[in-house]
Amino acid sequence: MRINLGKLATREPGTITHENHLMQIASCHLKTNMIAIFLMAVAITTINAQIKHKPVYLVKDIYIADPSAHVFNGKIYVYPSHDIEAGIQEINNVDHFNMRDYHIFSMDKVGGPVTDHGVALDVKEVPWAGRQMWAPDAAFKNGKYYLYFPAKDKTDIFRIGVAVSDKPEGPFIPETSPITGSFSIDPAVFTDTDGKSYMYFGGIWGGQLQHYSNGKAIECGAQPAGDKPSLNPQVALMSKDMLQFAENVKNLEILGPDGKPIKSGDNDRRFFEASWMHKFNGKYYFSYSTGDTHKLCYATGDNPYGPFTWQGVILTPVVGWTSHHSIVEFKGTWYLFYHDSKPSGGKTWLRSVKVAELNYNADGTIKMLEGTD
Ligand code: FUB
Repeated sequence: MRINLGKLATREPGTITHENHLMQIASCHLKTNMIAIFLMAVAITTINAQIKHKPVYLVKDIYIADPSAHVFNGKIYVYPSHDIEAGIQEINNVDHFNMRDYHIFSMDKVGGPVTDHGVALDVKEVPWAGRQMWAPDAAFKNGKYYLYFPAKDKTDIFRIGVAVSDKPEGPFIPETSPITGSFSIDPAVFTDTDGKSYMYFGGIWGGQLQHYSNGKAIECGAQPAGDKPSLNPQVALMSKDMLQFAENVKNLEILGPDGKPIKSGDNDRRFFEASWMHKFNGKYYFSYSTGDTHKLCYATGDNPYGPFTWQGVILTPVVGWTSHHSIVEFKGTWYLFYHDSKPSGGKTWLRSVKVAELNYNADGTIKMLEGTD
């Protein structure tokens, strides 16, 4: 019997025998099976890719926020605020963010088990602090770990303190006074490739930044008019012992794409709080929250002091009022740690930390993530 399978069935067009035909059928089945296996592999890879890209919450049994993530000793350590139900009404003066201590968390991999190392520092142990232990950060130098934290002093003015430990998870021993010349909130300490460390900080409204000008307290501080340049995040080089500023605090300028300072009334882009600095391909990326427009934005520059030029949005608004994050590279993948108030049903003072993979475009811009994912 001669069967003409035509060009589609054989590599060599033409006629074949019955035996060959059986072999063809067998080989055809093999090919079909291989295609099926290939398609299944593609499907599994796609599912894995979706899982990989889907944000995951770190822990469910404790409310935490403002996560500062760092890689120490081959693990990811997260230094967040510890949100509590303080029983204070949600009003404009942010008293309902009445946090009292810090817990530190670690994990061997993103998506794996997360260890809560318990209380690393309590407000009662800090001689100068009165209340409101807000967004902290950490750094490693000289064989020691440093926890930086804002808290209101006994006169209700925000200062930034430092506490020291031999271990990344603490417990941390606080210095007896806040960092000299420190003010406002949200410290983020970035150590450059040359070993120099810088603190970025500041936050307007409840974060009190509007009460300072060029590092000095001013009377009757207020936000500039909408057509004036916005208030800037602050930066200072850290001393070699990491316990003080090594210089006067400076303004970190953020320019719009037109090369002019972002205006105070440009609520979609102006700095509000939640400073973070990271370096990617030799460029400095300064990221922050826009506060009342609830976005995480970033600006890039060529050195730690800037100026920085606004580039875009990293994360669209999350459930809850505040947005606060950190960006870290771990084993070749970049991650965005952030928080939302989904698990507490939208209570903005009871937040939960999540992590998502962060990706860059070929030109170094960051691919925007959806806050509600
Ligand atoms: O957690 C208290 C404050 O809320 C932080 O300091 C801000 O960044 C905002 O997330």
